[in-house]
Amino acid sequence: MSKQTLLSASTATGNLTLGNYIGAINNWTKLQEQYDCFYMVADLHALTVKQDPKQLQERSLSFYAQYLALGLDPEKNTVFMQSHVSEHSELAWILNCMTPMGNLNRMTQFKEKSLKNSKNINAGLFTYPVLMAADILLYQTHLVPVGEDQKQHLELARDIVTFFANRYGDTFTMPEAYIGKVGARVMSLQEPTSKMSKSDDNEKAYVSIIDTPKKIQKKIKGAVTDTGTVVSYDKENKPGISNLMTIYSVLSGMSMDEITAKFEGKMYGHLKVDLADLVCDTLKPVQDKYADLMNNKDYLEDIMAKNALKAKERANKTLIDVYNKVGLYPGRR
Ligand code: ATP
Ligand code: LTN
Repeated sequence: MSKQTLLSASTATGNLTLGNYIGAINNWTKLQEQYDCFYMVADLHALTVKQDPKQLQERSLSFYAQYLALGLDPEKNTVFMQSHVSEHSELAWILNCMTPMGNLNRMTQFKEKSLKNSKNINAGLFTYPVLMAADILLYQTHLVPVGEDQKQHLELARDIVTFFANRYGDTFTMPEAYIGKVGARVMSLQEPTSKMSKSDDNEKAYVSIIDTPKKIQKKIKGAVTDTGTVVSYDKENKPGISNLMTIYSVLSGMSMDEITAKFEGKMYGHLKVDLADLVCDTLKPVQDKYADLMNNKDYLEDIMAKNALKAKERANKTLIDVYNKVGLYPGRR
């Protein structure tokens, strides 16, 4: 039996963080044997906030290299740049024309992001989830591993499958979200009641995958913790220490009870020191591989081009089917 299809992506904004790794990419690498996987750098999505063109280019390449360094295999699976497959923008237009404004108005991420970017609330930011639906539906995707914050966008993609089927008959596979049990929402190191965000203006709020060990140590030791000293998991009353314990648990494979036992009679500071070492040790091989890849841009661009072709081949089939169904005059393609 052929494998089911999986697709996921990260937007090319800010710096890939420990939150992205724990909430998403760690699950991507685990699932890559079982599924036919498509992993994408969402560079078109990045344009919904103002970008410096040169920086966006550099960041997109850096994200691509980080994906490979984190263990995504571009030979076994398809690892590509969203803008290299024009079908994404093309399907997004069609889907925009069948998505009610009311459904988009409910998206909490749009509300949050428009508060944050009050000077640049553009139409792209509003229709962002429709482009995301196009990303998913083009590949007839079964499973979409994401962090908790993307659940609502996934629901919209599912609604769009139904809207389209009601008008034109069954066309897209109904996608399911895959949300990990632990670490689906890693919190900010400075404000442990908000999500660790890779485009946070305060660099101290997150650990980037490519931060130097010195920076990592400093950021984790400077993490905001709660009153009290006992290392125990209590997300409501002790969000700071609970967040650090969550990171510890995912990276070490230890349960919360095991971590509590390990630090019994010790202070928050002990956990921070151990956690900082654990994060550095986990990221060291990734950073070494990343440095090698970034020194070999020709290789990266070659792999990127081959993977874009693989993605395009699949995406084009769906797009042609959609163009025919909605009544566009055959000719192109
Ligand atoms: P931004 O804050 O710039 O919007 P982001 O940090 O949310 O970005 P995305 O590119 O939107 O990053 O997300 C990529 C993937 O990482 C998504 O599946 C998202 O759910 C997951 N993710 C992002 N932040 C976290 C987090 N703090 N904890 C768990 N998962 C996360
Ligand atoms: N919007 C997502 C990134 C993203 C995505 C996707 C995730 C773009 N296209 C398709 C899963 C499937 C985010 O995490 N901000």
